[in-house]
Amino acid sequence: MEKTFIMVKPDGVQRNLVGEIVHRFERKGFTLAAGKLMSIPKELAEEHYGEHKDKPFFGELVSFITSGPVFAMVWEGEGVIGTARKMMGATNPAEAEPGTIRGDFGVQVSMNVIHGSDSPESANREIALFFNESDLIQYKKSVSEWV
Ligand code: IDP
Repeated sequence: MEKTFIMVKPDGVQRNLVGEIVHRFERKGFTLAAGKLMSIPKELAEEHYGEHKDKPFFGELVSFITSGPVFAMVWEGEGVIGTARKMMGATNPAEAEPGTIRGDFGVQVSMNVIHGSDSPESANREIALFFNESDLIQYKKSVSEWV
């Protein structure tokens, strides 16, 4: 089953949005496979955001994501990578539609509440960066036949 890496960023943790975000993914019908509150070491932040290392905002991005705890998760379900991106909304909260997580809770692009993998390759890479294989819990929910 498809999996994606989702992370409530430091602003989301500080603003008490962990429960709200978990709730949205649960209500949608996806299944939580792993989750942990953690501080991201600088080296991990630089690797996670490696594709942006030449961008002018890279330093700001790394210092923000390491500025406080994040809540890292793996969510599972049919089409979860693309659907999670729709649930998150556009990268810039000013352009994100109301009803999306960034549209409802974000104001500026540097503090946009949530991260989610943008492709199967990114999902595999990011899950492996943040979790061990043994952290991923496989189970079946009895409600799954109704989703
Ligand atoms: P995504 O998070 O929607 O996948 P990316 O383009 O991968 O967006 O950018 C990664 C993160 O970098 C964004 O979530 C945002 O927080 C931050 N970011 C993107 N553009 C800017 C910018 O122009 N200034 C500051 N931060 C930015």
